Amino acid sequence: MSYIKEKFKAKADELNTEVKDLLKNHGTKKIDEGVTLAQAYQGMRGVTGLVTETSLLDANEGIRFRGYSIPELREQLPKAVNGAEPLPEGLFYLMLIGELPTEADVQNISSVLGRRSHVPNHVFDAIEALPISAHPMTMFTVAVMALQTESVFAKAYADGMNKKDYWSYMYEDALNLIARLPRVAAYIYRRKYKNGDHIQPDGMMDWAGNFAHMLGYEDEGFKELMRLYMVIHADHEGGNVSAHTTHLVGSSLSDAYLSFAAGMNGLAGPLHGLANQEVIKWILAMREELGGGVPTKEQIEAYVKKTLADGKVVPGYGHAVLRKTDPRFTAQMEFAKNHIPDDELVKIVWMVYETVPPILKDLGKVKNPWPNVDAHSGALLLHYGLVEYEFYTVLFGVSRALGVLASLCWDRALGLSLERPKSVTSEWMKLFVEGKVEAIAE
Ligand code: HAX
Repeated sequence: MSYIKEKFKAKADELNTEVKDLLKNHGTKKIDEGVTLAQAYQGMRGVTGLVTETSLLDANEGIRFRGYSIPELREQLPKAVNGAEPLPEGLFYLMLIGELPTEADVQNISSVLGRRSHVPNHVFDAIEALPISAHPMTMFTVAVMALQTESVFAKAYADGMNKKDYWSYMYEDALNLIARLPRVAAYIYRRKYKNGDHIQPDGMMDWAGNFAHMLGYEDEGFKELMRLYMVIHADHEGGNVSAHTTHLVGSSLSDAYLSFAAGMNGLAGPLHGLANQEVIKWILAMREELGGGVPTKEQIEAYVKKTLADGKVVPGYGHAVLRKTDPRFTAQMEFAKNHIPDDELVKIVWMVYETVPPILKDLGKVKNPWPNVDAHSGALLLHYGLVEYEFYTVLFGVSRALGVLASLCWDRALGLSLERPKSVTSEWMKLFVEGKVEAIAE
């Protein structure tokens, strides 16, 4: 280790001990009117400081999009011809407008997205410039950045746009970006995993159906899965890393491309969206280690305990806000029961669901031992042949665009401010608990 790195380690060890002490003895002290010392160190859990119109999360009940739960959306949103799952275009309309769409509204969005889906060649060139070994999420964010040349918001700002018009250009960017993302994502998939054998879009299909088609999956079951997948991953109120980052970056009047790319870099973290690839990687490794087939409950238990003993988290379990089984997990479980009840990997996912929560509960520190959205998705995708699990977070990202971009339209329509919370140092915290500095704004 270099001497500077060693010095940093010594300083970090020292401050870590002091911070643990601060948290233990003064965690509940309010450093300002609404925030405790512990909340400032521990990811601002429970601090309400954002407004997001598109959805609201209840710790026990799960997500509601403009008041509608996932089961209600599956019933009430328009569907594809002969389809049973909601069309994501309808959810986008609901998040944007706040009312359930008619069939005509959904068709309108579908055809607008189809017309705007052209992706300029330099975007594909930017993807091609990366080594084939690059992670698909790296290719995805690079592609979104390359698309930024198309921002009408950035052009209008450079030309001197009036504040009153921000929302209008943001709206255009949001629709253009949502229209282009499936093409970009499918290009990445076919480049990395299918020898660059690309598939042209089908302008007659719905947004998610066409995405499945461009990925190379024509099975109706897979198309239905994509529609459901794109709906349930779209939004989870405003504080999660991808939504919050998109909003934060947008608050400096960065355009939709810059803001969304930033959010996607957050989604690419293993405690957030990358958990979907981690879950299936973990399950496949467990199955392999145990010699294949469906393991017993006891074997799963032992594997979970080994994961924890190795200092790792059990991917797909736990949540910063939720305190019950995620309804997005339940929706996928229902889909599997209807479409692929005998799938071996799905059965393992369900056994893991029976096994993990009691073990996490016994640890005594995990606030939510229940599965989140990522605990189920991989097994469904794998069933239909999408086995390249490093790509799963890109699918999540395409869906997440619907929520965070609808939110950006609202941010600009409401003229929400530049985000700039106050921060303090640990030195300030020490002075504060010694009574040498005052709590902020008291
Ligand atoms: N396995 C093992 N330990 C876990 C755990 C899990 N699944 N979930 C929480 N814990 C641990 C935490 O690591 C923490 O331990 P330390 O005190 O030693 O640091 C402790 O329990 C308390 O954590 P918490 O308050 O219950 O949870 P947080 O709000 O801090 O974190 C996380 C929430 C989602 C990050 C966490 O539950 C986790 O790491 N889960 C596994 C990764 C995962 O599935 N992420 C996806 C979440 C959903 C999502 O965003 N999808 O995109």
